[in-house]
Amino acid sequence: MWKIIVLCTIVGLAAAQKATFKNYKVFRIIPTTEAQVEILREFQEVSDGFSFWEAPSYVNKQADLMVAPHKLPEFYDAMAQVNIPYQICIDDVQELIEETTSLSRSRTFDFTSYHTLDVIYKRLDELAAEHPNKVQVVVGGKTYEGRQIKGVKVSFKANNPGIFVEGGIHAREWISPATVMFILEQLLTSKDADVRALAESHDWYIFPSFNPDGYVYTHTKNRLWRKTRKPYSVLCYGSDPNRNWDYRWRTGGASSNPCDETYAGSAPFSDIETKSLSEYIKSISDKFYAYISFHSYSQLLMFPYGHTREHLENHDELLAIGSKSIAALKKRYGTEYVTGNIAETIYIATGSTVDYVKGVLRKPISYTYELRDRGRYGFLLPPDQIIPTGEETMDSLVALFKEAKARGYPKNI
Ligand code: 0X9
Ligand code: ZN
Repeated sequence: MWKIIVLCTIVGLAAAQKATFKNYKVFRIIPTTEAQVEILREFQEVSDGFSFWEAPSYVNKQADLMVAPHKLPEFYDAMAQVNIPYQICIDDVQELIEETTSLSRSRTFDFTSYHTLDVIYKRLDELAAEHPNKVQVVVGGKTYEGRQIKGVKVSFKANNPGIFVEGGIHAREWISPATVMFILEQLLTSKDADVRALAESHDWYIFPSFNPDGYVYTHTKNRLWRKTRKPYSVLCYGSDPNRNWDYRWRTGGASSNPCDETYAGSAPFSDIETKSLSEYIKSISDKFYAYISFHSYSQLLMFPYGHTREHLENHDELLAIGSKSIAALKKRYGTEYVTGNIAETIYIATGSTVDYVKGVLRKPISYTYELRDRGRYGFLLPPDQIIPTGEETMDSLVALFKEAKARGYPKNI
């Protein structure tokens, strides 16, 4: 009998444990032919031990692949067989996880470490208490595990045109909520004249975490979790909430397999997060003209659409605005971005928030940032890069909205 009890205790402990990535490696692979791109796509079909951090897309575009230690021999063999150039980016993922999260346990909010959902939410409450006439806490939606999707509305003057800011839809992209919080603080406290003008001439709807269950899970169980946490099959949890929105749903670059990282869900808005958020966003749709979503990583500034490489609606203007914005971003620390249509710049993907906001709600200014870096650290960006990332992103937003204004926005598309 005691043996069974001991065994059960051990099993129980194992269940409570965190995923570890000891000796997992991340490789950067650059396919030089269409055939090589196809071979890389084959790795996507193998769920055991291979996981793309950046999916393969086109010839000469990098793909970043994480490989588990037991799959390394197979990986090296395959690369040698097909002669694809690659290099190693991260030698031991677990070591880097430990380095970049060691400081993130503090209970008070700052920009020198990454914080838990509770600490971020507490900071939103504090900011509302500190600026009672300007900041109001709003609940934009709810999660499968019963959490609130909390944000703030910031307003310096009634009836300003609005800007919606979304962070953290992908759980592991920790620099996204951190940058959104940085922007929020700048809007409230910066003394820079350009930032003040931008802040005070708009109403802001700011949500640092669109995927709270996933974010909590990255802190407690698996640092590299991307999706939501709703069970879709016995073994596989979560849809990709940036594939679950009801605009050209699952028409490309999205999976119908619940075990995949880009699983689109069982139907448009099959996740309570996207469903409830879409209802909230619709309810304030006449109050904003611009929507900005923050992801990581790759250093890209993209605009709709994700389903086609065609240049639709105000493509040329968005490209011109994007170019000014990334030029301003580069000035402070030399960080280089690329701008362009989503499908051309990264890959075909459908069911994202920015496509929905443009395609269904017809908002003319809709951008996705892929923040730092280009792959040295990827999702595990060291916390000492939070402030510089925030600063350069703020610079780019100032330039973006200056150029939009010069071009007559807000206006309809
Ligand atoms: O695949 C995504 O959702 C984004 N890249 S990430 O590495 N952060 O996952 C790109 C989103 C691009 N936007 C659209 N597809 N609309
Ligand atoms: Zn993302």
